[in-house]
Formats: sequence, C-alpha cells, structure tokens
Amino acid sequence: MEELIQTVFNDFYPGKTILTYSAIDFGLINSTYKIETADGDYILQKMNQVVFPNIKSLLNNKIKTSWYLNANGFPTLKFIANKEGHFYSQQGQTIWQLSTYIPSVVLDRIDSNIVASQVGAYLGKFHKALLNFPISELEYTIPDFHNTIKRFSDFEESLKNASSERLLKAKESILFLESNFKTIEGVASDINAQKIPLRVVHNDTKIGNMLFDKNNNILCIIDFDTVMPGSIFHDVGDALRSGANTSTEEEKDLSKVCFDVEIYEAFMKAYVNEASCFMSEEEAKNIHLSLPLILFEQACRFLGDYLNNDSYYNTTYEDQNLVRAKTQIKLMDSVLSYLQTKKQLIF
Ligand code: GN1
Ligand code: MG
Repeated sequence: MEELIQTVFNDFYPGKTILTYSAIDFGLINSTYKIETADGDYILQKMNQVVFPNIKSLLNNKIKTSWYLNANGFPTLKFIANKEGHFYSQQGQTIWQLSTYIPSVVLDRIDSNIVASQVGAYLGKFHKALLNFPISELEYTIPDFHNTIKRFSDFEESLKNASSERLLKAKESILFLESNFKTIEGVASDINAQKIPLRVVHNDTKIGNMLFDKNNNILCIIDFDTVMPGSIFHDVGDALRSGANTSTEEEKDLSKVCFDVEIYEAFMKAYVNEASCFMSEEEAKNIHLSLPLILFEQACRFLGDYLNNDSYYNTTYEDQNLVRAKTQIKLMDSVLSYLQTKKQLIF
C-alpha cells in the first residue's frame, strides 16, 4: 500500500517524499488518507467507482463548484493538478484525488446552540454563494440520489430477496417505514415535480463533512462528491440529521439517540434568517419537513442495504446497517411528534 500511495502522490508532486500517511475513516464510501510531507500536508482520496461509476461527471461538478466558491471568497478545499494538468490521477482503472489539508477538528454532532446557529447560518451562506453558479454545467453523478420516493421503492424491492433472518431482525423498522411513507410523500413529490426549486446543493451535509477550528468555529464544508442540482431541504435535513442527534448514526444504544430540539431550533432560525432573501414561498412553507424527509430517506437506504447484504455502505460488523437504520427511525419518530405539537412551524 505504502508504495502505491507514494506512486500516486508523485503523479501530483514528482520527487516529493511522504513522511507518513494515515487512513481517515470518517466517510462511508471513499478511502481517504492524510499525507504528511516536510513542507505541507494533503488529503489523498481513492474514489469509490462502484458508487460513482460516472467519475468524470463527479470530477466536473467537484472541481467547478469548489473553484467557483474559492474564487468568490467562500473558501473550501483546493484540488491539486497532476503532472499532466488533470485534477486527478488515474492508476489503471482507479481514480485518485489530492487536495490541500486544512488543520481542523471534525465533529459528528452539534453540542451547543452557538455552534448550531453558526452551522445553520453557514449553510444558508453556502447556498447563497452558489445561487449564481450555472446549474446547467452540473451533471447528475448519481441519478435519483435524493429521490425519496425512488429510495422507498428500492427499499421495498430489497424486501423481495432478503434473507429471512435479516427480515426478522428488521421487522419493526420495516413496519415503521411502511406506515410512515405518507408523512413525507407530499413533500417528496413536490420536490420531484420541482414545485420546490432545483438549486445547486451539496447533498451530503452531515456534520462530519464540515471542518471546525479548535474552538468549534466552522471553517468550511468539504466532500463535494455529490454536489448536484437538488433541493435545499436535503442539505438542511442532512445537517440536522447528524447535528440535532444527541448521539450519532452509529449508536447501538437507542436510549442515547434523542432529538435535540434546542439545537434544531437554533440551527433553523439561523438558516432561515440567512436564506429568507432567496427562498421561495413553497420552500419557506415546507422547510420544517426537511429533517423527517431526509431521516426517512436515509433509513430506507440503510435498511435497504442491510436487506441487500451490505452491498453499498462500508461496514465493519454484521448488523451495522440495521443499527444505522434504527437510529434514523428513532429520530424520525421523535421529530414527527415534535412537529405535531409545534404550532409555529415557520421560522
Ligand atoms: C455516505 O461517504 P460519506 O460519509 O460522505 C453517502 C451519503 C450518506 C452518508 C451516511 C455517495 O456519505 O449519502 O448520507 O454516507 N454518500 C453516498 O453517513 O452515498
Ligand atoms: Mg460524501
């Protein structure tokens, strides 16, 4: 491995020696390494081409949007060109990318209202910064990525070939998803029908994809693999899915997985405050559905993958995808109860 990492790195920086490298295991899809050299550190990523078969589209979206943001005073990772001038290195069939390393802290959830407001406002600014990006230049790297209706039907499809053992273990979760589809069907259809406008969005805004300084001030958002046309609801929902969870999506003890209302409200107020200048009426009216929508979708994805014998997400133990699905379901259940009791849904 060491030799391969050095070879790939030298395609970007001929002659430069790696002092040390280490795997970073935050993502569920790509393989990521921190590279240390005598004159600077880098992030090297081996792209998952099963998940991203259309790798050139991914690179197009990623390079264009990150360049645009950096050029417009909204700093994010900078990708480095290899010796032929490509922002990637091809080794056989495999694509690698190298970017600058930003010294930072990675959080997997938000634990203070101050950070929640900051992240909410930051996401609003991020969407604002991309308002004038030419959306037609973006390609659909994963078709139907946030098509929740399709995600649900894929999940239903997975029930057909699942093992009886897994079906039994997932029984309660399956019932929950089947009986709660109706709670998000309306907003999911409105997104598909573009009653909710298509915008340039990130599509994977979990808190783990944001970098903070040591005082928990947000520095930037990373992981542009799924930047595509989509809805702001997906970004808002995904940030809260991890941000307003008192634990993480990996938590086995469900008593630790609770919906943090204060974090949720602080985030939402700050987001809407920043985004109200561009949000449409439909967006403003329905933004409170962002979180249950994305929780439902993510639960369908995790549970569907569990029933498909873990063919998509990286897993390290037997029932990990079931654990992940259950955390999403527990949160969704609490969020739905909260929304029912809340009179004022608009922030
Ligand atoms: C995957 O690999 P990572 O952590 O960036 C997934 C997201 C999920 C997330 C769940 C391309 O993202 O959609 O929300 O796991 N990315 C893809 O943790 O499927
Ligand atoms: Mg990602």
